[in-house]
Amino acid sequence: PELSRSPQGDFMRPAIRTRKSSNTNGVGVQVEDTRICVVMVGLPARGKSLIAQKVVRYLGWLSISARCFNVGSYRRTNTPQPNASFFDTSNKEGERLRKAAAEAAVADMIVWFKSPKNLIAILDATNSTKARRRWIKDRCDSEGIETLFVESKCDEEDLIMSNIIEVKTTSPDYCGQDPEEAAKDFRERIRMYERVYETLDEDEQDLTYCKIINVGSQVIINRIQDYLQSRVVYYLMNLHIKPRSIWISRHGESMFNVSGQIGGDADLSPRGFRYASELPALVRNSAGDAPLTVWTSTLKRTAQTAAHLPYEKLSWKALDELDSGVCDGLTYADIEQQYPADFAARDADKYNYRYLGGESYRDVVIRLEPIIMELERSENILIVTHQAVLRCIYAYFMGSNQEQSPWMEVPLHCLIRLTPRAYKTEEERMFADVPAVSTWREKGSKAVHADTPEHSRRGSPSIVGMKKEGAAK
Ligand code: ADP
Ligand code: FDP
Ligand code: F6P
Repeated sequence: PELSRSPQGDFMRPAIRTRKSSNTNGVGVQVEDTRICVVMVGLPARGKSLIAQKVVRYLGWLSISARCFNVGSYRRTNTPQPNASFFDTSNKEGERLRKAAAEAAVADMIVWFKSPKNLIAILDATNSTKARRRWIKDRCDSEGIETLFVESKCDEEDLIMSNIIEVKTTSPDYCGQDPEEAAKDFRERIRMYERVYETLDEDEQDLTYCKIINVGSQVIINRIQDYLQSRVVYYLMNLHIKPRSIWISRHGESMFNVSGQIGGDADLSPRGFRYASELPALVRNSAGDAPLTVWTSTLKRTAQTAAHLPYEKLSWKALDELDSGVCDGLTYADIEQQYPADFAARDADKYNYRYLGGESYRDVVIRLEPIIMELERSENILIVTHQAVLRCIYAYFMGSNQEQSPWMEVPLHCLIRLTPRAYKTEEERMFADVPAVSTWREKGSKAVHADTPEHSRRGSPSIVGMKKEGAAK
């Protein structure tokens, strides 16, 4: 087959967004011609910023351009370390400065929306009164921006107190202050807001909203209008905050890995089978007695790797390796020789490059979306999967740059533990004492077809150009 014809076809054509039409965002995700301002609503310490940050990360992973405008950071430019009395509504100067911060955030958001690629903004503030919400809606209406109000309502005192201790006492608002004093002042700040707080109610039936009560034990939705809004709401409905980890591992070394061939459905190599035998102990060392479920792909090498794991197992077609189409079964050297133009095109844009008759990383992300949704709903999960699929899942949790994620080095025989925390995901890597070939190929090079060097296995994670999520505020 003649691969050097544009294998990407229409897929690579950038989506040009003309207003008032339906379109795709270039990733196969159908998006209406809408810009949406997601307006967070809720008293302080109700998880609003955490929710906002997760939505931005999820949409970014789907290549939907989203950004959070946190009014607190605008307010900090005029009042870096206010005490609770600043938030007293009878404090006129406080009121003026808070309104100024909200106006500056909305103004920046409107400028940001001028770029046609930008689709979803999140306005992160308490937005605690009906008057404030009406003002935002009117501003957005006049710019042709839809509004989706998302209220987080929570009256579980213990949870609120632990939120304050977990995230608020380390906020820049209290930098250098005694944590106990900070917690007390923050409690007082919440009291100031409680005096004037108005929950979304029947007076606001004309608004599009989603009200999340006690971390999703109840969700009320009103007037959700289009595909993108319902997608965001569905995502929000799946979130929980129970502590848990996600473990991910590639399958053990396969016979194709040894010969340098890509794709296929080969058996494990003898070293791969050794990894499968050692994996239960590696998992147990990390997870202890915690209950967990194992997810594999439908390919033999992941099932063989998971064979000795003493947990419930589920196999997913969506976890199968990136389909390399006509190149399935070839080595990188074969591809370079037989399809030089494609070899170069993949190097030039690995995320978007689609094998003829196969898939791109972008395609894999789209088919992994139900997996991500299910992961959000679940507790401890161990995923045994493949190099490309693992990179995509990792990119979701770490908020990695999608153009760089296909180049990430993930050695065989390594178990990665990801633990979501407020505002970041912690990562830990554990190696089995079983050598394996390296299947990693650096951009612009031929594959180095040798065992993964010891320093890559033992040293700090060999991630090329990866960035961990920082604290949101
Ligand atoms: P806010 O922005 O509302 O002031 P934060 O996002 O800074 O609050 O609070 C983060 C904390 O809230 C985290 O500890 C997180 O576990 C918790 N949290 C997340 N979602 C919710 C929710 N729906 N209700 C209550 N607390 C939540
Ligand atoms: P944040 O937690 O994001 O820092 O504490 C509440 C707070 O937000 C303040 O920092 C910020 O000034 C305010 O909310 C913004 O909301 P309002 O504009 O509704 O007061
Ligand atoms: O070589 C192992 C493998 O899982 C192949 O089956 C797959 O084509 C490849 O890795 C994906 O990695 P990359 O996108 O770097 O070629």
